[in-house]
Amino acid sequence: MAYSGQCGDHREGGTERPGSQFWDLASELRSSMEPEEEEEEERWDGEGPGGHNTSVSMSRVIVHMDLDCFYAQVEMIRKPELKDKPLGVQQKSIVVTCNYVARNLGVKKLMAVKAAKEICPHLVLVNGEDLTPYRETSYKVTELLEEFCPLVERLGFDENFVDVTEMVEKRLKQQKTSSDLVVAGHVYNNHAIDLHDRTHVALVLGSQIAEDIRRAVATTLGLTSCAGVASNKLLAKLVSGTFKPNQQTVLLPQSRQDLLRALRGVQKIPGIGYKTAKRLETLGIESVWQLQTFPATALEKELGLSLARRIQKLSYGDDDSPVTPSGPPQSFSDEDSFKKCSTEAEVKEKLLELLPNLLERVYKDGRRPHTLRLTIRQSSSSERWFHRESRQCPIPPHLLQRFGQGNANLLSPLVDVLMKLFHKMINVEVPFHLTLLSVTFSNLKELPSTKKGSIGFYLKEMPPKRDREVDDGDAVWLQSHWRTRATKARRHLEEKDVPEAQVLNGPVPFSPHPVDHLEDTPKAMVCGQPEPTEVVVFPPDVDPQTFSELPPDVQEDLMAQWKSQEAISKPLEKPKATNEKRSSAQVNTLLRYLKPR
Ligand code: TTP
Ligand code: MG
Repeated sequence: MAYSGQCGDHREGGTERPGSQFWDLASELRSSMEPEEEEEEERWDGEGPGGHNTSVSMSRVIVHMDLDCFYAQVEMIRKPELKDKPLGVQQKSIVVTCNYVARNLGVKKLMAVKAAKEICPHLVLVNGEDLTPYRETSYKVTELLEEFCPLVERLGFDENFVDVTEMVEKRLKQQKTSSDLVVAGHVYNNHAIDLHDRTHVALVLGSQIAEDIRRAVATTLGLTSCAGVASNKLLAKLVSGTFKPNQQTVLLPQSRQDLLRALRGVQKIPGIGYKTAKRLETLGIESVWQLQTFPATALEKELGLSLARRIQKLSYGDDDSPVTPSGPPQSFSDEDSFKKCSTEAEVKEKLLELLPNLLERVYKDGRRPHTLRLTIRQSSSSERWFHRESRQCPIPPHLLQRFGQGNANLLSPLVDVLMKLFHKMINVEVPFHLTLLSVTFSNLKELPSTKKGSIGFYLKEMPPKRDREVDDGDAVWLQSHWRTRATKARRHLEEKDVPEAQVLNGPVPFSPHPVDHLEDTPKAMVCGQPEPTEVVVFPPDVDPQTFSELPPDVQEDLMAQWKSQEAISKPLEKPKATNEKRSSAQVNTLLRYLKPR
């Protein structure tokens, strides 16, 4: 149900300041909110924990976006013939999600396959255990949102927060008349919009931005979504699912309490998890209203000062946490759950299944992980889903060297390290029963050759951030992409590496190996030399096209160094001492920018 009528009514009623009512809204926005903040604080001082500072949350406009039936949408894009059929995505024996055709027939998220099939015998099931397509689509969505606004924070695979405050302020400044100020989508509780209230105006503009963003995601990526618009992340998230699918809702401050108190249980508040909810239950607190009105001192005594204050603030919808741009992933992990795994051999087998895909992701990312973590879940009748245990360790230096050079030599030694972690948690002398194994690579650091500012960064052959699949349309973009990199590389050399480059002379004849399928880039590329017939093996990650555009003397220097390295580049299995010696020999050569040490 759209709400534009309401807004129009108020626009007519706002004739006390005709025409001029928006020109100064941006500057007034903050000051106009102060009386409301005081009122809120007073009320909370009386009813809940005191001393909330709502000034940050009240002055922001946050959009929370949640993709509709995410995995199912990805599957429908991959196989359009499934679009109008009831579709479920299956992992093990669970339908983790289903499209809205299936939902209208009674299938629900997280239903057992058996139950879903009973309700909907025509349900089409696709296997969703390989997360790669969902992950890739997920990052495409975030990247698209970042084109709108730099303040985008990912939450899981299919949710993003966008802080659109600045965009709203800009629109406020541009707003000359109120004629196009119409809320996009729904207003929670159908609450009337007051165009004299700057907070309302800001949220209405936020709703328009949310609509623009959702439309862009739909037209560019073919994905529909829901959005919530509110003054902080917590409220935006809570309100975004009010109307589903493919709709959006804005929350006005006056409806905040209604939204919170309509939640079914404290655990519906993001930030209050299963364990905290259980502890609250022992205090007789189940509803949000009960949490809001529970005496603060008693709660602090039971839960500790920090947790008590935090959750009571949340129960009032008070959340000052900023939208923190997610940036590249902090870790890479993959897990598998199963009914039973109870021998060492089975554990090894599961790890060998998990690692290749995971290593591939790390390899594509280009950074080198320094920490490895193993998480297990043991079967426990009382805490079936929640008893997880982890151990982690630094990745041994001799294995670190192998990251970025293909994964074949890593699999088996990594399994050995993981088994050591496993033995720290499980005594294999007595029976054990695992239901989950998870492996995480974290503490990711740039390879020396990929650090921004190093020549290696500019030469490194990376698929474009935008899209890793190269098609004809991308070819032109790619060419200019590499040209830019080459120019930067050249500039870098001119600025930083001149002393080394100057000692060389004579151009090296060169015919570049064509860059066609970046995804299939061989680990070592071969570059044919017309005269004399000599083959130079490029180190991995070096782009021949870019190389060809470097000054001849620099080419010669690099080739000389690579040639001298060829003899020692193959035996990756050489004793550690040899490798260490090689590393130190590289210091102060230009090559250090191109190869991981
Ligand atoms: P959700 O956003 O919870 O669900 P959804 O996007 O499928 O549906 P909705 O329209 O209600 O937003 O989760 C996003 C994806 O995460 C979902 O498509 C499948 C996956 N998922 C799991 O793998 N396990 C789970 O327990 C849940 C809830 C989701
Ligand atoms: Mg979703």
